[in-house]
Amino acid sequence: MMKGQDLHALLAEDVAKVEGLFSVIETLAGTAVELWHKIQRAPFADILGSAQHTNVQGEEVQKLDELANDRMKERLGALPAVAAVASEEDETAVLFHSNGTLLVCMDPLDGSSNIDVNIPIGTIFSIRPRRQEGPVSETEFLRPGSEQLAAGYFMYGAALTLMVTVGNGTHILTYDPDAGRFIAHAVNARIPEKGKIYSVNEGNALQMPEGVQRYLQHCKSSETLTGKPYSLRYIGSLIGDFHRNFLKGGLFLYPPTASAPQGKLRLLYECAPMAMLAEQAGGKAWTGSGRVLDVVPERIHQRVPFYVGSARMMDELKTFIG
Ligand code: P6P
Repeated sequence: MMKGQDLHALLAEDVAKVEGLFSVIETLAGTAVELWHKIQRAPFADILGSAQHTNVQGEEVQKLDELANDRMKERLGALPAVAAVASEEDETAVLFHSNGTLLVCMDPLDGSSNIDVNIPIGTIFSIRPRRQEGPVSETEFLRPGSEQLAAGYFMYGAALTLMVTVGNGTHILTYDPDAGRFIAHAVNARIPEKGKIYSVNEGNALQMPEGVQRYLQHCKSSETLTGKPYSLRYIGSLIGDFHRNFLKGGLFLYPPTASAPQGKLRLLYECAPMAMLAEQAGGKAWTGSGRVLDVVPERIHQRVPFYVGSARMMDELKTFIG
């Protein structure tokens, strides 16, 4: 694997071990390119704003959420390897091929409320193996994130960026519109073991557990790992906040709050894929009571408290909430 390679060349050796795995990643990538072009034209293509209904999460669905979800399911469902898809936008898993060997979890368009203000948003995905054959059941998704075969996200910003892992390092590629391909520019990327950024919705601070509140005060002191107060950076888009902290070093927190006692972020298609990307790059991801990738979900839309980022900053956090 090396910089300058396209997606297939970069992953060929690793994905060859799992039949159909690359076809899923390649299909997600092709759909992401289509979505990116639409998002760039959204302001004059009548695809901004609300779709006038709420999803299973109780969140108002944006028109682009619906478009992304429909397109991704249409394309994934055409792949014989895909047994089922669990999507943030659908109450139950969508079952496809009983001979399929792969399960796909996805947040088709995370951070979609930021569409209208041109803040980076994205598609988060996770690909897992089936452990059984025959008719597909939603319960097959209820396995720990440590079993993920691949995870990643497409970030729709000024550039179309893909961060991906297939269990052998975390890699970053950017779409080259002239070449019509994703090109690798960071191979086996590493999260700095410490940084000076913390990312949290401080507006919820008084609703958070006491240990987290003490940590947030610590971040504003000169007792931190850097000997100076950290900087708060939070754009309200998980992919944007994660990506910045991944590259610069930092810690993202979505703790339990009074209104979200299990946290807001969903395990299967937000926390587990981000956790795999982080751990494959030397970072850590925690729920406040254990490793994210060890959690066995009870429901496909289960939420967990989520802390992810630089290893030494996570260790520092654990001294407050361990
Ligand atoms: P809050 C976007 O809606 C999202 O799911 C994530 O992308 C983001 O990190 C989080 O919610 C922001 O939540 O409660 O701070 O607005």
